[in-house]
Amino acid sequence: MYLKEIAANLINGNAAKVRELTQLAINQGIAPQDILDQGLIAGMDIVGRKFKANEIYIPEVLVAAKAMYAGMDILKPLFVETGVKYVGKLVIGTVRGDLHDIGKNLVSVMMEGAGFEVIDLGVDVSPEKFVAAVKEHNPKIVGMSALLTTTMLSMKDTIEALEHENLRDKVIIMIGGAPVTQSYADEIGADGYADDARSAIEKAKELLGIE
Ligand code: B1M
Repeated sequence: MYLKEIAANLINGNAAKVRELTQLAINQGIAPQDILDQGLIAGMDIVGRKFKANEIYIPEVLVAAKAMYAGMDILKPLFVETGVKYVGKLVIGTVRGDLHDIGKNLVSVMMEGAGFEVIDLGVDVSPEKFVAAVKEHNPKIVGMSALLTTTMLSMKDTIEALEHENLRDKVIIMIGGAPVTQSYADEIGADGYADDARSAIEKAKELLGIE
């Protein structure tokens, strides 16, 4: 019941109510993963469908995004607490020209919870910025997120920039985001693709050869 209410209030952009209901759901012993999947993400899915159908517009999507963050703020410490610290370092960002950060932030939080040290470069991250971050932080994994069919092309540019600097073979490259597919990952030479935050953890561990 809480989960449906969380989704409904997220769709209406009621951040205070989403925060309150998320806390109530936790107090009732509902698993954080279920609150995320069946409450927050389920709500955001409907927002996406309404946005596509022109039933709602950018301002409504933005308030829904704020409500999503209100819930995620409550859940984040619970995901992070369960983790074993530092199985590897991840540099992550939303690619150039792209401002969508909800999915990228979810992947960051869950990866942190799974024991990764996460360096989040934010949104609209150019290939040059990814290169600079790899030089500075020496991560095991570089993660790129894209939500637009136009910006996912920048993933290829980033891989080429890393190749140009002889850094490509020093990192594992993982990509994801709604328009991204395994076949696109294969096409541009990324090492891994995941379609949600949980599979991103599994894929990262698999690529690093850890359980
Ligand atoms: Co935008 N938007 N948006 N938007 N927006 C989409 C992506 C769109 C599909 C909506 C639609 O038409 N149905 C459409 C893209 C069409 C296309 O290219 N095919 C679209 C558009 C067109 C636009 C604008 C161009 C609209 C305009 O201005 N006319 C504009 C572009 C701005 C820009 O980036 N330059 C725009 C703007 C916005 C807002 C700012 C209003 C807002 C973003 C707010 C924010 O992020 N802070 C927004 C939102 C919220 C959406 C939708 C509704 C929801 C995205 C989201 O947060 N989903 C989206 C519709 C949709 O996706 N159904 C839409 C929830 C999130 C949990 O899922 O991000 O997929 P997702 O992340 C998942 C997985 O993909 C995966 O794990 C995550 C967690 O499970 N994943 C990874 C993500 N990254 C990963 C990385 C990995 C592994 C897995 O490894 C590293």
